[in-house]
Amino acid sequence: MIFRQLFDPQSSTYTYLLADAATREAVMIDPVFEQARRDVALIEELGVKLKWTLETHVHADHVTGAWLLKEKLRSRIAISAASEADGADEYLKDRDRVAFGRRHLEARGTPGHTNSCMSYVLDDQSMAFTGDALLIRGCGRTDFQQGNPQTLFRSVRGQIFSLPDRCTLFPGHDYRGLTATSVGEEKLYNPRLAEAILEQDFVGYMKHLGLPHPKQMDVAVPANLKCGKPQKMATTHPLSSSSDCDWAPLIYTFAGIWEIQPNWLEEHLREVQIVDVREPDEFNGPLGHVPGAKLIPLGTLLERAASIPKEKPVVVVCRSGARSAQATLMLGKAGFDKVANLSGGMLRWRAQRLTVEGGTD
Ligand SMILES: N[C@@H](CCC(=O)N[C@@H](CS)C(=O)NCC(=O)O)C(=O)O
Ligand SMILES: [Fe+2]
Repeated sequence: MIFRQLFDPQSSTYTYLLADAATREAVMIDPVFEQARRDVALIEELGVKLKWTLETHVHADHVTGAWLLKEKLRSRIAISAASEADGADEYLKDRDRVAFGRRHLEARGTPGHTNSCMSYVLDDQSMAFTGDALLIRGCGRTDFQQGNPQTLFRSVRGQIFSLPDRCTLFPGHDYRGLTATSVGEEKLYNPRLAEAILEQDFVGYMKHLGLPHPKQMDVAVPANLKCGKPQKMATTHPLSSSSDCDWAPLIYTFAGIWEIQPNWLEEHLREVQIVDVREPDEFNGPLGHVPGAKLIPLGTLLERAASIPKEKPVVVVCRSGARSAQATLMLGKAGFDKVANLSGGMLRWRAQRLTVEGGTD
């Protein structure tokens, strides 16, 4: 099994990627709209095929990335039938299975935070994804979106605490940065839902939480009822090719860098400015440099950035692509919108036998 826990700092949401290592088929639980570019980069770098996105509920605090991922990767969208959301491919009911390769997740209805809440249990019951039904030493609020404390109490006791104590639980959010818990420890230590606590105690607790409504609620709920499909076809959603990144077939990496491939660069040398951030002896050394490259060693880049015009796209080059990756981030911060790293640096450029200036054969 391949497993990744991803975090959206704006809404404190966890997104989970699970893949069958043998077949490379994957599912993603609760993707976040603004993180779609990051998620696509990870999926591509791991070489997995996204079959499904699963929602744990109709979120009130962030918009799902399900529709964006479906557009980009042709994944299918699954959500609880109780959600009444438009645009899903599968409407799940309690105990339905979602397969990826030779593995599957079992859906368990866990309403109470909302009426569409579902938890997802891995086939061997070693892991479960509880959305906002059960949080680490806490639980989702029950004061909006059909929330109901009695219902939530019965969901957690019946559908989650009935799993083996060793089952690791992964929540939909954590506001303190905690990442996982287990059935056994929540049964003992959850201050609202531990086994010693009665339903009426829980209901009393939940009626007096006194939390302000999520800031994004008015935007998030209608958008999530359409599985995250933007209302008007916005030109600047996270996977659209906005003008800043459509000047070349750029690839966004999970490391957060825009990269360009050597073959494309050789064919379009005149359309970009090439900045080589190595030291002078490397620039003039055996590897040579890309024709027309301007030498600005990394240590002097910030003070000399003003000498680089901002209108023409910049491709940054070094020996292996590492220093130049750092340089793309520095130039980005200095206000350059069109900047990319030459993937693999001069080493790959030479390995692909592309044209060099200077250097030895
Ligand atoms: N301040 C956050 C509030 C988020 C919030 O209310 N989260 C819900 C889950 S969607 C919850 O149940 N929170 C429980 C808690 O904060 O204890 C925001 O504006 O987004
Ligand atoms: Fe929620």
